[in-house]
Amino acid sequence: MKHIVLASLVVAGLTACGKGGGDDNPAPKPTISIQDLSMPEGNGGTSTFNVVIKLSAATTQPVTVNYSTVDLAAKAGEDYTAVSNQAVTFAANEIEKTVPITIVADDLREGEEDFKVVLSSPVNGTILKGTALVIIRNDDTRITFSTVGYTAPESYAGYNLVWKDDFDGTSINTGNWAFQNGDGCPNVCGWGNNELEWYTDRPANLFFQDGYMVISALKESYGGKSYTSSKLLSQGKKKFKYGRIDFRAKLPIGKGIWPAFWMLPENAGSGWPRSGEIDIMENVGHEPRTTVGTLHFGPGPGSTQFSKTNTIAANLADEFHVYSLIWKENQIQWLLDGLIYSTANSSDLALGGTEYPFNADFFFIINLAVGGNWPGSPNDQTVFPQYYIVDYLRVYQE
Ligand SMILES: [Ca+2]
Ligand SMILES: [Ca+2]
Ligand SMILES: [Ca+2]
Repeated sequence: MKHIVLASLVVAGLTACGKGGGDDNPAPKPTISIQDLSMPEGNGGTSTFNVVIKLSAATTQPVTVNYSTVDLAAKAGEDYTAVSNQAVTFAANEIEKTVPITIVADDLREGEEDFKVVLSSPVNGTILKGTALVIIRNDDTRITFSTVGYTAPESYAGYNLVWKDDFDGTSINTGNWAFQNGDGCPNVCGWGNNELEWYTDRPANLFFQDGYMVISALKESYGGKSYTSSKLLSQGKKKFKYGRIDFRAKLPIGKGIWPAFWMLPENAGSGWPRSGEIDIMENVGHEPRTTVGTLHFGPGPGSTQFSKTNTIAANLADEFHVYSLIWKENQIQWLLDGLIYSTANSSDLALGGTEYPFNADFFFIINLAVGGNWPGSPNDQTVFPQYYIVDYLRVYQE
């Protein structure tokens, strides 16, 4: 045993000697790695993110490498200052450098945004981890938006205001609303429409600002989905049969974006669609000027529909609008900014032998969906976050 070990030492020594050719043993080239970074954006104009680049070992020779930024969700010029092929040099015995990236540090709420820093052209080293993911985390709560748009009258002749929510608090009024979180699984995954969002009750997805409720659709991985948003129900809390309903809101916009304000029956005993669904306002992002008002009913399994659209000259997302229903026994009318654009009488509906379901108590749903069978998926032009901004909901009855 001993003898064999000695022999191998001799061989190793000879080999090293031959390889060195009489020079000092040169140290192997160190590897170069750039580290990922996730930091709050900062406030007050600009901030600096120091990205760390490390060598695996100290050397006697300077090591140089170039670094460049590459946009992901964060865009150079808007969210940070681009760097292109900037050199950084490690002096002898230096193993760590930080390279500063200038970040635009505003006071406005944004989604999490990211970019890459990529290494290239190493001298006296080899790249081991050549790409850093840098995440600019949101640290702001406010958004900016114009409050311009149609404002409905406060009162109507022959009607009394019986209920309203002005959304002027700092959280939902739990006497009126509850969140419905998740993706509908296991019962109705994707909410029956192959929708792509996961609903949450986090302030990131629903928040209040200056008398408005804002539902924010974000592009982020959550619950196995790629988008998040929020959905509110008044089920078991506020239900109505008949009256005038005014809902003032500013819609989001973009392919795959699907804001809705709608109603389902408090007593759904006969099941969907027999028990009915009243869609007061729906809009899909690829038809940004069109309001859709729909009734779902019939024997099923799919719904029979009564649906009409109203298309205006400008994008609905440009201003606040008031989406209304005038709902009477055996008749429902849809209005945009005080003008009737659709009337459904019970005698107009192809009920297929089922009972007219709309002379009954219904509750409200406010939600912002992303993707699904109707709007399709968001595309590269769809901007996130998208904001569905609600001013008020009022119910008047005779
Ligand atoms: Ca900030
Ligand atoms: Ca910000
Ligand atoms: Ca309000």
